[in-house]
Amino acid sequence: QTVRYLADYRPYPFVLSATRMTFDLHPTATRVRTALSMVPRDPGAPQDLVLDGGKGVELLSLTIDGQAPDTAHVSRQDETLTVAAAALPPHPFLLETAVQIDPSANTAFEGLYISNGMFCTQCEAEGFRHITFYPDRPDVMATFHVTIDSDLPVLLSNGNPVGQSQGRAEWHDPWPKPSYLFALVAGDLVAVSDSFTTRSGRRVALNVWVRPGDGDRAGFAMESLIKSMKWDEDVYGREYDLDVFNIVAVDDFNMGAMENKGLNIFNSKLVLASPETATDTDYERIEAVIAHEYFHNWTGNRITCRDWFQLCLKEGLTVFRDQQFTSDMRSAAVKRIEDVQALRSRQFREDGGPLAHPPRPDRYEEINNFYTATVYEKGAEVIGMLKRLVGDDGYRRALDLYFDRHDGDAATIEDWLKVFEDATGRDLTQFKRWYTDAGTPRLTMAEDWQAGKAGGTLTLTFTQDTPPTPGQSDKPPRVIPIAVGLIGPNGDEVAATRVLEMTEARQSFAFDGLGARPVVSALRGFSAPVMLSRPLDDATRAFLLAHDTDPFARWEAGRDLALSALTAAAQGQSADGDYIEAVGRLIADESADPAFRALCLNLPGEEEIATRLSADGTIPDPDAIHAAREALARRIAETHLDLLSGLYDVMTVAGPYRPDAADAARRSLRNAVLALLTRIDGGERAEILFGVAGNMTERMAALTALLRRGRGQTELAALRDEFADNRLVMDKWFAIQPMAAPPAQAAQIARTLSQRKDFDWKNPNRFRALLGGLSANHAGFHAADGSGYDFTADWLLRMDPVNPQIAARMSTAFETWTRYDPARRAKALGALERIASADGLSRNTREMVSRMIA
Ligand code: DPP
Ligand code: ZN
Repeated sequence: QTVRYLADYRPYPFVLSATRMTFDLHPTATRVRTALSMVPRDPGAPQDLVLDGGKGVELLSLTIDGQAPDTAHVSRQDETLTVAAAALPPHPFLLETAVQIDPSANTAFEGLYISNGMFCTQCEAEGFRHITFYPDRPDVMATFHVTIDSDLPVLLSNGNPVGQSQGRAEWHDPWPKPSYLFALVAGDLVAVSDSFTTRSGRRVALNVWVRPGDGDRAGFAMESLIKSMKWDEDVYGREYDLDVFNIVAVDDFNMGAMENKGLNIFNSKLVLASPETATDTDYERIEAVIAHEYFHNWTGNRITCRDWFQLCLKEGLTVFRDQQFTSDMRSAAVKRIEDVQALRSRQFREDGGPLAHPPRPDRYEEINNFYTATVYEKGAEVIGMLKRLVGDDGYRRALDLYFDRHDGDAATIEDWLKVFEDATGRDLTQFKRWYTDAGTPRLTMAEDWQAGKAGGTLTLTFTQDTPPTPGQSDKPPRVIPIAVGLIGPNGDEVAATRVLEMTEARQSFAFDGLGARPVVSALRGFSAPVMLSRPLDDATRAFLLAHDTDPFARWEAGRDLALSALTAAAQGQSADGDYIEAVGRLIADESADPAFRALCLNLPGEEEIATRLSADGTIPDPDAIHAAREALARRIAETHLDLLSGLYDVMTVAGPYRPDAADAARRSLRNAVLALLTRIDGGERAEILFGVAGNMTERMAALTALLRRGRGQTELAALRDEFADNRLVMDKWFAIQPMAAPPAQAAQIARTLSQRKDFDWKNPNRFRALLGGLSANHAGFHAADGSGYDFTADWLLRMDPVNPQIAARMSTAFETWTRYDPARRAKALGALERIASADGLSRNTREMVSRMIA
């Protein structure tokens, strides 16, 4: 059976209390001995013992309490090994296996593999079965004792070090954990070290392990780790629970990072940073991901998931926690806007197309295909709504109860909701739909104003409706928290934020005793992940942009103005006067945070415009969208030339580079201004900036601005010469070219780059850089001649047999194909069908493509 269903969940028939493993490391022939202490759950009803094990795991021996069972009782299927009940005693027993695996042949980077001479592992979700035979499921939890034999100098695993001698290291992890949290690293590494004393006085040794030569780029990761440990104590009361916390940076990694107990493994791009090589965005992301993986120690490791359908139990909550952390470390307003932008561009896009699924899916073929924006980012939004509904106190009580009640458990979404019900007395039956139903609700708001002697009454009437998604045609109404404030005609707030709790398909709320008709500031803080539409003229939007006290709603008003100008222009009308004027006032507003002004100045992306048009029932034309956006940017630059030039000079950041929020904010505003000015000055400022900038943030901004104008070749060459040996900078170099190329050339540029010797495509970062760079160029990927689709399909087919996880992930470039015109649809479908018909396509890619074609 290929599809797995939530409804089929059954507990494992054995309890595994302890796991002991010995690794004899060898690049092509690693031997692994595993001893499992098993206890039958029901000795009166003997059951077969089924272990997972990938094709590459060669069984050398198997014993039960030291005796080899009759061979007739042991059978090997494709990805499992079964010991028949007849061969098992009705009491606790020790199952021992010896296997051999070949890490050097592991190009899929699941299980044990080699990256640049370093042994490392990735076991989430189902990688452990490529290391040994094991009940590889998250509800089977055991303590681990691991011995590593190898001549490599640094040998790491989970837990605490319990023995170290020449050629051997032993680790013991006292916290029972599922196999997906197992990790092993062996290599020639150096550490940046520090320590942290927890609030109860436990001294924890901290190390960030990197390759020799990279030590000077690991300091920021360490600082971020220490801040995270402190924050989780202060805000959630969560303390670290081992003597050591290790982080290792690895160059070949399918994910961003992995929260293995006590031994986090990171994609090197999320650890290594120096001003010369990393941008402000990279720094912010490193800080956030270090925090995310650290926070998993409680939300993910101490309390894990019962099965993979519950993935959002740990991911949604941990994303929510890392978002809170970043808000506290930096600007909460800016962080919220950035998160909403990301949600709309990735999650709304997913939720509105053939790959839509609920945060808690109830079926899948390949779980790796469900590490999605819906599970992660929408999962976090759902928790934000819960918190809004129960209040900060209720949230705190519920979380305390969650940690109390479920520490050591493999839990479910039902368990999670129950702690909120028990802690707050609320019934969350209807709220649960956010977890089980896919799709983005569309919310409309209408206003009715009645003047009266005792003051006027404003009635807001909302309707909600969620379009059907694959496999779910009927969408009953959800609970939607709608945060609303009212602003008087003079610009003063007359009603502070109030959360309206919508539970019906159509529902009205009245505000009375009002002096004059106010302007409504709706969905403040983006209080629910919905698409709100309300009849609002551009003058009122401009009013909100000027006066709203809620930073998100204020930014949103500007965003709506820009979108209304852009969608009109993309359909051949023009209506941008209000937006250009409002932008002028904003640029001149020195009281506003520069980062906020930058966010307002960056026009909505082409993908976002296409999503909006498509949600409104219009077929988006990528070329017209591109042209409209270019034209609007140019008109802004022309209209406000003097203001912008002045601002460009004023926002110069003096002194040595610091990655903090204040300096990064100034650079982001200056770079947004530069992008506009480059349309007028032909690239003069950008060329100068590229030459003098000592940091990667400004160099990338300058280079992007130049490439968008069809220039920048000298700068590209300079960057390559300087950083040919730096993988992470070269990834940027590969990504930026198709991304910032004029759309008609984008696919050709990507193809030419793919023929270079240094297009090391089996490295996930390099592959993602080039294919992701192209798909980030909306009009380039969707070029009318199909060149973007063809290029992408060619490379997905090449990657699939090598690393199916990456091929499947990158196939989402096609997830919006159905929204375009018939000619583009035909070309995209042709590319998808070409992939679908390939021989031996992986389960990963097959599932993705068939969902997209269905
Ligand atoms: N490493 C991934 C994350 O932390 C999966 N757990 O989100
Ligand atoms: Zn995570």
